[in-house]
Amino acid sequence: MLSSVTSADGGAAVTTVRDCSDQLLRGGQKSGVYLVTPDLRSRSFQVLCDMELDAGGWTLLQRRQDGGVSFNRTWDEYRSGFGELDGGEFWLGNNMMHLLTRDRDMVLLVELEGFDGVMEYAEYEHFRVGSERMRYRLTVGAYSGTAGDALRFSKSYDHNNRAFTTPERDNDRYPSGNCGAYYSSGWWFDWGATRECEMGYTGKRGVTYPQSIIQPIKGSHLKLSG
Ligand SMILES: [Ca+2]
Repeated sequence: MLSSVTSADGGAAVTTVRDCSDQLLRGGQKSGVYLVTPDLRSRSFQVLCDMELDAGGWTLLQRRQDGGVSFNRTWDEYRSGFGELDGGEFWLGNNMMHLLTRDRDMVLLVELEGFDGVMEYAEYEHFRVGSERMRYRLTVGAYSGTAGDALRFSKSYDHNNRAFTTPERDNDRYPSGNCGAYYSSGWWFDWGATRECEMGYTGKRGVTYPQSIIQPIKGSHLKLSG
């Protein structure tokens, strides 16, 4: 026979806040910095939550808006994250991205903003970042959106399944050099049919997104939702 279950504190069971969507469910309806624990065996860390877009619950992975923060960083810096979560530019950190995406089916949203205020977006199903042992390998599924698919543009231009590269750690498929050093940035670099380093959203000129009709791009966000 079924009976109602009451937890030890007499109320609803206390659940761990794994990401911003959990924070939203717990009543955190204001955008801002929150502490999350996606993996109980790892330390909690701070993330910026967007609680306004599409009913909220988005966890920010990256923000670029004015070039105020250099993305010319080492492997260790990309691993742990850098920049300013609260108001500035930042990279949340590859370890954090791994923990956030390891056990849950996630959607990646890329938002691009032009200098004239025009916004475009690209959305990918089944976004996942592998562990450091896997060199933070990127997985992305089906694309939808208005910005064009710059992550899986063609067979010779495909960031899916690529390892992460930084200016001093070459994991790209470009045999004659390091795309991270060339673009002064970390990314899941591939290499294209033109034998140049194909890239996504970061680089020494700020934000680049080859498929976008917005050129140049003023800023970008990477956001995650369950
Ligand atoms: Ca290379």
